Amino acid sequence: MNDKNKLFIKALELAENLSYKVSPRPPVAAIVTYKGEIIGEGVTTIDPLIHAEVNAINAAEEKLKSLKDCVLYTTLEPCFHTGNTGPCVDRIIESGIKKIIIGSVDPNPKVNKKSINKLKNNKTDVELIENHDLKKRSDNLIEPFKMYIKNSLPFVTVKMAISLDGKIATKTGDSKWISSEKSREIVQDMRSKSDAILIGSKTLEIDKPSLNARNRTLQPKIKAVVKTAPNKISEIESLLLDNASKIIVYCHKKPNNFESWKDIDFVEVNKKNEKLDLVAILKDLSERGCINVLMEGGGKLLGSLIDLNLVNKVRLFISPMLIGGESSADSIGGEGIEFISQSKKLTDVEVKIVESDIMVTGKLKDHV
Ligand code: AOF
Ligand code: ZN
Repeated sequence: MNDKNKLFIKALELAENLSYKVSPRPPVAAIVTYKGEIIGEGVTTIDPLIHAEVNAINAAEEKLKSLKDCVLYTTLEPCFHTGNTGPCVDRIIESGIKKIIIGSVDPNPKVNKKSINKLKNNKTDVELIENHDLKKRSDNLIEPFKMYIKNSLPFVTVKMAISLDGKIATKTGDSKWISSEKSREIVQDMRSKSDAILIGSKTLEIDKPSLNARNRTLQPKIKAVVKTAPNKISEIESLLLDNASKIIVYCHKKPNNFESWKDIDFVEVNKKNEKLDLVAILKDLSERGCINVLMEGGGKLLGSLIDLNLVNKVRLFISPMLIGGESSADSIGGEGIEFISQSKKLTDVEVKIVESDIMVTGKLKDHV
């Protein structure tokens, strides 16, 4: 692997391993090199809000007076506009840097290639990373942001633990545990990295989950349940356990005594075809800055989301056990389809063995 790609991987790793959330912004990292050595690193910081390139340039300028012979590597095209900060493109020009290597073009229409063109017009050598795998890693980093900026919707990942015969519980509702301990640890990481966790009312009622990311410092910002008619606080009690997130109940009508349900937000949603409008729910989550939503069941809610093409990524933990029973819950409900030719086909499929489970991950639909 050439030096350029090695240095770009360094930037990718910085952005992939952020230990805090920057949503609804994309996670970005940048490095400045001089004669092949890194002299400045930066990631998007939140408090104070500073973009990655500016952090990297500031660090480099402390080491070297002039950056005119330096190269800037950044996982995302620098911003062109003044948002809460920026424009980074002007800071780069001001620094004197004459070469920049970029991972992904910013899908934000306020930026989208405008900075690349401005840099080129300023006689800066601009290169988009060519290596396919590195480009993919860079694009993956901004996937949720792309969904948000283009469709005002979050990127929805579904996680489910199923038996070989596609069941998510027995006929009595028992589901503890279908997947292995190691698989469940992976789920804790997924929760920790998500902005919001979303479940249906049946899953809440039967599993009584806390939806916390166990033993992780970073918690989801929001834990949300879709429940048409909430009635008693005891119905959502499990979500209150060691809670560090905002709890939202998406319902058709708030319960009469909702003010006494402490620390819980009720959001009334209109019905569409007898069900709560799921697009409205997802839009509400994106307006609250959640661009990464983890949906954890059950089969009914998942089926409706799939029918509406609202799922972007799927991760199934398939456990080598058979549950059976016509009345035991299936993994996916909803309307379904008539012909196999209409089936929703996964792309970018990855299959891994996790303890005794098979973990299948794939993307469902590229809306963006
Ligand atoms: C960059 N570097 O580190 C990030 C960028 O509200 P603001 O000022 O933070 O602007 C957010 C926009 O900037 C966001 O929508 C995206 O287009 C871009 N993100 N750009 O140059 C960064 N996070
Ligand atoms: Zn910027």
